[in-house]
Amino acid sequence: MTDLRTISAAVIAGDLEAVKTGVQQAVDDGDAPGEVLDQALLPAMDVVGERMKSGEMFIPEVLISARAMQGGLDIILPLLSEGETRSFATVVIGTVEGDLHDIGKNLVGMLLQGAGFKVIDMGTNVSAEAFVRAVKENKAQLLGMSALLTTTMPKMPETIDALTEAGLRDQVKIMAGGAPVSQDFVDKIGADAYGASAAEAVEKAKELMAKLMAR
Ligand code: B1M
Repeated sequence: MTDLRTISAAVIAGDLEAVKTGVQQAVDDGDAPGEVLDQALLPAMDVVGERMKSGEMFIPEVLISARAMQGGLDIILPLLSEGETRSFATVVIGTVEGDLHDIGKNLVGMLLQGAGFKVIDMGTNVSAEAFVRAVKENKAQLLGMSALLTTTMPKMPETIDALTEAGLRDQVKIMAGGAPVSQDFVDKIGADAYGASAAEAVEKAKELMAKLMAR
């Protein structure tokens, strides 16, 4: 069995090759992909965040860790997606305007895809207008917005307002997430669901779609 702590340490050190080798080894040894994600990759990024906050790590180092994390995710995520082919609904997902963080959003998108949703990933720095256009063009039943900065959270209610103005609010359920987002915030802005984690996002997305279909 691979020691998952060595993978975490490699993410924190920004050692892409060691992360890829460690993750592949863990999978080959029979570790469940979800465990590698939850016990090695995700906790490592928490450490990176704490070190960034305390000034122990600077942006270039954080970026290198993020790249190493992505290398691990590239191996893990397709494995998490295996076995599901049903298409529930179309979801447009993106990180809001002004925000370039995409690791969590990518994770949510991949898990939704794995759960059978058709995922239209708009990337990062997505304006309210671009979200509205994508929802309309793809006839999406679900919109997922991610924000990692307190300064970009207000783009979420702006997008909801833009959907309302475009006459689309009744046709689409809205889910929001990202580290600074909370259930309280989601209730205040009138979104339909909050996902605290990627796994919870999938559960909530399924619940929302079940409600939509029951109408
Ligand atoms: Co940034 N950054 N960053 N950063 N960065 C944070 C978010 C921060 C908390 C670090 C800190 O100070 N401790 C802080 C924000 C403070 C605040 O707003 N209160 C911060 C800052 C300040 C900044 C800059 C402003 C720094 C600067 O330039 N001075 C700058 C802003 C750039 C911009 O966006 N305009 C910046 C830049 C960067 C990098 C580019 C270097 C890099 C991003 C690389 C990338 O994403 N490609 C980066 C990183 C990596 C982080 C930390 C360390 C890690 C974020 C991450 O990927 N976490 C972060 C500290 C932290 O969060 N611990 C930090 C792992 C990811 C899996 O978690 O995204 O929360 P998360 O997603 C989770 C859940 O939240 C949920 O599911 C995911 C999996 O469970 N989820 C959803 C996410 N989206 C969802 C959507 C849903 C449902 C659930 O529904 C649709």
